[in-house]
Amino acid sequence: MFQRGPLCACVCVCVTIGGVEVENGDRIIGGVEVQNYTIPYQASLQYNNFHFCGATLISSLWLVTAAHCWRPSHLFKVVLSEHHLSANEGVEQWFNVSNVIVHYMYNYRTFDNDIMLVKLDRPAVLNSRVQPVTMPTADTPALRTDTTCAVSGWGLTKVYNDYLSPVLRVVDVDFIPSCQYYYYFRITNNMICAGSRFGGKDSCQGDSGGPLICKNNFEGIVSWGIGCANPYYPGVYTKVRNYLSWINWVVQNDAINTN
Ligand code: 4AZ
Repeated sequence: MFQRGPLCACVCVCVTIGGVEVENGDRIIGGVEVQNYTIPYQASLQYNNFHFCGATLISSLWLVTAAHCWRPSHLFKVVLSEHHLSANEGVEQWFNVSNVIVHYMYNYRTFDNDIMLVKLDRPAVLNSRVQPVTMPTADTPALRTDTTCAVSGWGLTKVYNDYLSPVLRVVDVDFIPSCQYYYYFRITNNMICAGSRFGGKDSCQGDSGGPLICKNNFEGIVSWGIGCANPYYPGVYTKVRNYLSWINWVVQNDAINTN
């Protein structure tokens, strides 16, 4: 979701007056190009060779992405070991999708439970460039205010353009516990926020569905926000920890075929 309502326009003007730059040259908003294949769980979901969402590999057969990235399974492919979207680098693994399972409580109006599982048509070949992510466990300590996380993707590199990044990029963002303060009633218990106190660092359109990694664990799925890289509106992520048992259940009972 990419909201650019009147509210955003107003805040953007204020930020410019305050001298805070939220657009950052030709980088992912505030980030850098990933050294090739060093985020081995990052996937690109592609429709007609066009990247539309990120995803995260959780096993050799399954990925997690955002429910708002949904398309019928026969209409998209999964690419692993991807770096440069338009170049054939010889190491990519391409897959058709055998199953997509949107969370049964996903609410497309509020973006609550914005999570979806994607099953590959065959197991991925795991190697140094393709590895499942580390999931948090019930024992993983709660995220703290000062935790720095990393979010990656091929999403927009500037706030007001419509071009995807040709290469995978990553940016560090801080976990922000007091998110209701920014978004008031719109943040549910299934969402977490991350961003920069000064703005200028964020995920954006096209990064949706991709991973937010904190202390080496998969903690968030790029979900929504008002604009991008605005200090007053941090990025909102699906709280992966809330779905550990749902994910396990689906992976073990994968008889339901939604689309
Ligand atoms: C989007 O439209 C989107 N700044 C993704 C992330 C954020 C905003 C919008 C967070 O997919």
